[in-house]
Amino acid sequence: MQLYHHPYSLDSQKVRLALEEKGIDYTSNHVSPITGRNMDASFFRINQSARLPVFQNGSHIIFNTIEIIQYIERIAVVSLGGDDTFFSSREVVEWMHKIQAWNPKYFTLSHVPEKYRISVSKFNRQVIIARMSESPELASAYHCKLKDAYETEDKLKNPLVLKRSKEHLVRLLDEVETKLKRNGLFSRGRILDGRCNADPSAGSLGPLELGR
Ligand SMILES: N[C@@H](CCC(=O)N[C@@H](CS)C(=O)NCC(=O)O)C(=O)O
Repeated sequence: MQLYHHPYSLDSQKVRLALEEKGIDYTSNHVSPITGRNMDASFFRINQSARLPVFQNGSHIIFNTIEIIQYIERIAVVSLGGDDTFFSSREVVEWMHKIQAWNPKYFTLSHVPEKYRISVSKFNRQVIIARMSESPELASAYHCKLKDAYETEDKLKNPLVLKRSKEHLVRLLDEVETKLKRNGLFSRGRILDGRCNADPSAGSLGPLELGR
């Protein structure tokens, strides 16, 4: 089983957590969007969105993060002989969709210092143009990615897009906090989980400075 991912990609992190939790062995392939490796023709040919993560089991390839996680659960049941408790409950799946509905792109990019963001974005556009001329049969898909890159730049200049993204995140975190409090898993700004308690700041929402 192959996972194509990058450490900075939130969706890649979600899948890696599921793989670790279920104890599934996989081959890790780093594909860095920062250096434009997601635009290499060999990768782009199978994944024309160029997005990460991508999960491959033989000829079966999955691009959607939630579908990958649910597939990993099925593998765990088959290979480890688990029962129904190995599958996420309906409520957990609903939360996965709720979290997935927030697109981290604009919030994340707006927190990257502008000079770095602009030079990486320019470099990525140059990579797309170079790959397009190397593989003309993929030109229309590369053209979509180029259009996407210009649209992202435009949206980042729009304060309303950033405001909406931040508000969506704040609503989501508030909902998570309410839920965890109701379940007695959240206290004084900390998530009461073994791993988070080892590093109290890991469970704190403070450093994000998401003040309203
Ligand atoms: N197909 C994925 C989307 C994954 C996604 O948006 N990945 C981001 C990183 S977390 C990405 O690769 N962005 C690069 C791009 O948009 O070109 C899903 O629906 O779960």
